Amino acid sequence: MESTLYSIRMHATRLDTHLSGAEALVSETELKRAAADLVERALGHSKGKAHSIRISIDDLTDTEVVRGRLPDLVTVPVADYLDGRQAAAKLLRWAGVSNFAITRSMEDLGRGAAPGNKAMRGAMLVDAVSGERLEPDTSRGVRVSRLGLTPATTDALRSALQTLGLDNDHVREALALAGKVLASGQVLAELCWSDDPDYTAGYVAAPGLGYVRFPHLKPLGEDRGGRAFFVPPALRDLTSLIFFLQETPWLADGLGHLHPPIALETLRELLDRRA
Ligand code: PML
Repeated sequence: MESTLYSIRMHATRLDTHLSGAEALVSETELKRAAADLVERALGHSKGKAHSIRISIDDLTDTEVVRGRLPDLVTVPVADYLDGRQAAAKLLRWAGVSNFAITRSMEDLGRGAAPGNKAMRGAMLVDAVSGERLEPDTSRGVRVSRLGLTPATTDALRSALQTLGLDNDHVREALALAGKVLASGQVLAELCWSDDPDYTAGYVAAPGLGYVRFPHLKPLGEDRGGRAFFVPPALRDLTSLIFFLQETPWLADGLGHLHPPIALETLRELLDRRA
């Protein structure tokens, strides 16, 4: 019989503003270690020590845990963030997102998608054709939560990412999050770039595409960023999508293919050949 899984989540603040958040799905034997790792992370943040750390732990005994594989990953080198955004736009169009929805979402992420042009911690939900914002709360967005990797998947991912020079928290966590978003089966594509001023990378993820990262999607020093999930206009049942993303535990129990960097044109030829 499988041992009970726990969802463990950490949220840390400094000077009353968000500093760090992270989470995992772990067994009882891994729980203490996971809590210590999360506390260490909140105290060792590059922006300073947390003033407040909240850890919440939920027993998932009576909750169905959905399992799945992480998406394939590839990096597309780009000269700068403008080049990166153009390349990302091409992939989003390939996934069925309109020009208008792409431009509008990139503008929102660039200026801060929450009211008052603040960076939004959750994601925007965007109609892939009209570009209309659909998330019920535009200051909070949709927070993808309750996700993790099995210990064997973490080990395999870390060693595969190490060979690509990409084994860092940003990549591991974003790849897992994109995996859960794609597992919903209701999102046409995701666009993300980091709101960490020292981290310029971002990605587009979509079914049939996997996770395509770009080293630059914003200028260095910029602290605006976040995520947009593009949904088909016919998707009426946003409640079940939001419930899946926020509440349903999703555990990655296998890797996708992790490819060496590839030029955008080569990637597009591969996609066209597959179509
Ligand atoms: C990556 O380098 O692939 C991660 C890009 C997005 C990171 C989002 C974040 O950590 O804020």
